Amino acid sequence: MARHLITSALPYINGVKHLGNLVGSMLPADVAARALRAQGHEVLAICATDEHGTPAELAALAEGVDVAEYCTRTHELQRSLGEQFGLSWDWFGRTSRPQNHRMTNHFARRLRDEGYLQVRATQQVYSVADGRFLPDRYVVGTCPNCGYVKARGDQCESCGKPLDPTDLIEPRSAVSGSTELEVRESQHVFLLQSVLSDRIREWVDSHDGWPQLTTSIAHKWLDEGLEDRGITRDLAWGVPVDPDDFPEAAGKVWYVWFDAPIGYLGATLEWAEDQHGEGTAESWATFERWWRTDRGAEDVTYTEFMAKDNVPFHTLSFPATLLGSGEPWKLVDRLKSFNWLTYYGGKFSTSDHRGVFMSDALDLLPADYWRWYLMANAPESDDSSFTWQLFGEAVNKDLVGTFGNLVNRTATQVSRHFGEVVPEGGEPGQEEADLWQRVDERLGEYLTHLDALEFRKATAALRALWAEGNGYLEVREPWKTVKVDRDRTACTLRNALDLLVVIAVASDPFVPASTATLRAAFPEVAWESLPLDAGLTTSARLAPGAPFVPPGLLFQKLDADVLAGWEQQFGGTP
Ligand code: B3M
Ligand code: ZN
Repeated sequence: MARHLITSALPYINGVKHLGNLVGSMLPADVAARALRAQGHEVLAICATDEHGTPAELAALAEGVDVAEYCTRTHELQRSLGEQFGLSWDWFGRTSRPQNHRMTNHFARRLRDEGYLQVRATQQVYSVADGRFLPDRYVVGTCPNCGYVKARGDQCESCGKPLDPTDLIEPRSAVSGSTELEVRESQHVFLLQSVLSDRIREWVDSHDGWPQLTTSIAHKWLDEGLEDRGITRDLAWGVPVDPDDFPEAAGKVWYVWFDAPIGYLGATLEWAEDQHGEGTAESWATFERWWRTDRGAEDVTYTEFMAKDNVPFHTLSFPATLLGSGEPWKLVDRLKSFNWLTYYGGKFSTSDHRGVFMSDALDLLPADYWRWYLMANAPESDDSSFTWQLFGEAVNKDLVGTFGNLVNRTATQVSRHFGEVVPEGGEPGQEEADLWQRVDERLGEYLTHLDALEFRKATAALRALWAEGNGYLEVREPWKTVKVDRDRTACTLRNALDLLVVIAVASDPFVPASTATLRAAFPEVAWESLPLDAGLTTSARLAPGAPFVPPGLLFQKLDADVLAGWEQQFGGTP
């Protein structure tokens, strides 16, 4: 049994996340966590809401509510929606909680003591109209690198270049739109990334198994030369700088991208303290068992999931924080990054209400429909575009026509001819030998792709596994043989049911609600004794006469006019 730490990029607190956010980090992280648990490994799956910085404050401002109150309400909304989507975190925390404050200030002190922090006078954008400094996304303007006119003060989301607000051309306040901006001096703490650059490059290059997308982004910024980055801000909302540690930065907060990745550790500490009590030695030891390679985490495999724009922070500044601390913290082993899911080629947009958001999706259909479509079309090697037609095809062909059809035909034949039991009689022949050989092959392919975090290939192998069942029924035709050879038919349907047990275990990472329904059809199966491994096809053998309770239809077919209606409703074809 191995130990796996899984983290998903932390969704910003502002509002309900859309399907692109879901498939870009949280959903694949959940699929991987479920698969690893099903294989019998010890898994800790961590996520949280990323509650500081501009997204939180601008969203609260827009609603005219206090930012802390806004975050508490929206955290609960996101937690609930994630639960309804079957996101099986061991903990879904908050970067605004005391545990993240504690860890953020711990790393700040360590970086200072190791000589990687420096206080510098900086030029900050100050808005006279708003009476406040405007760091990061509080300023918008034209990107000096690519000319994108809606570039944010911290990063251009068009070309991805990390920016400082003073870099922007024709800047304006994102708070009020005012262009009455000044540049004023302010003392800030800098992380000396330039000094850590060689160590970071050595660490990046020590991972030869990373996806090309991840490595190429890391090298792009390393080759451009790592700049020292200001990691404090003149803001009220954030992790406060401890004035005893950094008197020159008293009254400021840590930069959201400094505290957010530390939030993976903060949320783990939340989880540990939820188990063993706040501030107890046992909680701290439980936390360190996952994050300190000198105190139990040396055997942990740590996998991170994120969209491509988050890769720079996770391959450069976050490792700089952990490496620069001088303490043996666990760094990521596997970094799975994704391209964008677009909506008809364009961006999902909350303000323009274009696209499908998590709440919308659940209003239309159960989570599994979306989980399957998103993972089978995951933007792994390139951007992929959501369209209602593609969604309809994935549902009607794969879920209804293959998985659901196999379950329904098998259940109907069994209950009609043998009642609610696993049929007895008949001996397996060549067709059964052929079936199980093909099933072993499909299962092997599936496990290989899952282990490699190749989700599109894994869903294709799983779909092929489902299809093997339909192919077997077409060859054995139990609806015909039952008229002439009851034993032969019993054997056919018993094998088909055995295959449904294999499918119920194998499909859980992608469609967990449906596999739970399918598992309930076999009340006497000891599911915990069926790990998702190559031995599944021999261990998943039902006892003749065991109860079988037909599970009903797992999925409903989506009609063309329904899909057309949704395309209209959600701002489809541009
Ligand atoms: N909150 C997600 C984003 O950039 C950002 C990830 C933080 S992971 C520590 O949309
Ligand atoms: Zn740009």
